[in-house]
Amino acid sequence: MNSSYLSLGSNMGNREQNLKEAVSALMKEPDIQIENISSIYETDPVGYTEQDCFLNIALQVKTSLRPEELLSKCQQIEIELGRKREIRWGPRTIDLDILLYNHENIETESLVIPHPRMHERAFVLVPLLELNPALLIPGFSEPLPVILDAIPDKEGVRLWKRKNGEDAFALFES
Ligand code: A4P
Ligand code: MG
Repeated sequence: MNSSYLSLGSNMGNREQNLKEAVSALMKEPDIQIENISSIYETDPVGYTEQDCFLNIALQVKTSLRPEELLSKCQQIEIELGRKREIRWGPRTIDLDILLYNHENIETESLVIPHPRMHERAFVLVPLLELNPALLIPGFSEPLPVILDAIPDKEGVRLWKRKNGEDAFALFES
């Protein structure tokens, strides 16, 4: 079994519902087990800023899938949830990115792990830190709290719905 961390984001339509549907699609995959799910954060858009705020979460999963297979599953779920790709970094119903896969460094034409922009994005690191503050990003010697501390846009990440308890769906129900 491999350990992987994913980042999910939505800023179009019913954002919370989109996250919920992506989580339940992942739960239905026999080769993916969700181990942990963060609180939901509302985050100011980064990159292309003329767009609505996102909801972002991070997930820890265990999977027997190879990284490329996990990416295809993520992309399949994006398509099922009706994602259209228009503007790079632009609005999306759902985005599933692979942040980490074990402690591996992977660089192919379609996949780069660790996700190349994760260390500069508070909307990724804040939820990830909640899951595992001791996590190390391959290639970085500093722990997550130190990397996060150096990022300027932390005010752009606000707790939107706190996770309580272990049940992933409890997060979406109240
Ligand atoms: N790809 C390479 N590595 C990976 C990986 N580790 N995980 C390739 C997922 N995909 C990876 O992604 C483009 C290509 O990246 C894929 O075909 C895959 O082969 P995409 O999802 O089709 O396009 P995108 O999401 O528009 O581009 P990208 O580069 O993934 O954008 P980012 O960096 O994910 O940024 N602001 C806030 N507050 N919250 C957000 O969630 N998201 C973005 C998207 C911008 N601003 C945001 C947020
Ligand atoms: Mg993406």
